[in-house]
Amino acid sequence: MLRFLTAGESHGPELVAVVEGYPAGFDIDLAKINYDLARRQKGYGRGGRMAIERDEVRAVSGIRFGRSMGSPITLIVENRDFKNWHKRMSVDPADRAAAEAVTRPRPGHADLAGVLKYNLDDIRDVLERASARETTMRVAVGSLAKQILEPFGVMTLGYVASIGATEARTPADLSLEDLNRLTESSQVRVADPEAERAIIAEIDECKKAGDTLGGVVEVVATGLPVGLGSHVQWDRKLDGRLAYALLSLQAVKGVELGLGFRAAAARGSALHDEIAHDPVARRFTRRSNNSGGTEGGMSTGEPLRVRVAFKPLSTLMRPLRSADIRTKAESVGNTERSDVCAIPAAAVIAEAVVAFELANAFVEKFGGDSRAEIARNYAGYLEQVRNF
Ligand code: EPS
Repeated sequence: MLRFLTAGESHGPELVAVVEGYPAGFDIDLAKINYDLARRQKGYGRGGRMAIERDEVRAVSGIRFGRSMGSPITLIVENRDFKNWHKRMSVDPADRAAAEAVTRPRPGHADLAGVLKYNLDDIRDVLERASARETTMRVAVGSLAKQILEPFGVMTLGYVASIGATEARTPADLSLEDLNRLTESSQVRVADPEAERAIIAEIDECKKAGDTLGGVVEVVATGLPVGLGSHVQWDRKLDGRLAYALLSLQAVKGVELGLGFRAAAARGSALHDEIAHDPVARRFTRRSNNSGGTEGGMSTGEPLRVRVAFKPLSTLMRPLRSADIRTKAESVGNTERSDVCAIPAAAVIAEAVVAFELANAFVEKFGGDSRAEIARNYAGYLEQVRNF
């Protein structure tokens, strides 16, 4: 089993992730992780923080001479902004007086529930950890997970389906490579130049109005074998695990697989993906993929399609009404530097989360302590399915 923990505050010195269960013998390219971290930093609508940071990973355990050793892998990313916060984020009690407490919770953020639950009198103690800055490590871990999947031909890609009221028309017949090329060169990670212009105009408008924008991202994974996950127990279902992991991301309010909520309105006869058999390839095929690539909690072998809905960011430059946690006086929520729209980054983050869950299911199915063992089990399983 692959698992990980993250630690670190948004304006603390460093962000950390410890990944456990990573098999031995995989080539680890830190440049690939840094590439994904840079993708997460991009996107029209980001705030001032991304101009300060240049997220780069440092590995301090589990990797030797560019190869995983099977031991826990620890990744660290430095927060460059810490130098501007070292007094306000100090571990030393002597620095307490230097920090002004945040006392006006932002509706939509973890602020109010967090201080009530943890009995804290400074909202900063909550917001520092609740911040989407934490997704830096989700991307680092997901990118590491991709390095298990890619040698076996499994590719993952996240891109933007809509921002605010503007839906991008993503051409349905594009290969993953072409979709990657198009969305990577877009300022808002869409494969539709007309939608890109409309989205940029809406972000500009929101910035002027002190408002924020949410959106929907889509993640596609290709090259999956049939049978990742399992129907036999609730917590082994691949779709359930994907939804859990994606809903744990900051600002996520909805996850759909395939047609998702639209499947509820369709007739069964129009929805389910009819089965055929290709005798040359010796495989069962589908005439459609409305399921989004999972049935009974298992991968079908068709492309996985997941959509994730992110609400607009809750830090508003024109803040909503709120009440002070100390005085109880009604006023407005706290404002601090933030983004107008982080949906292009959210696509990269959702991609990383999906990659981790798929890698976990892959390691579980082809179980192995080493790449060679996984490769043997994988080849044997593919043969079993072909000869079925
Ligand atoms: C983020 C870093 C944060 C925010 C954003 C995401 O940096 P700062 O708070 O210093 O501006 O830009 O976090 C939030 C939107 C949030 O609600 O916390 C990042 O690295 O992605």
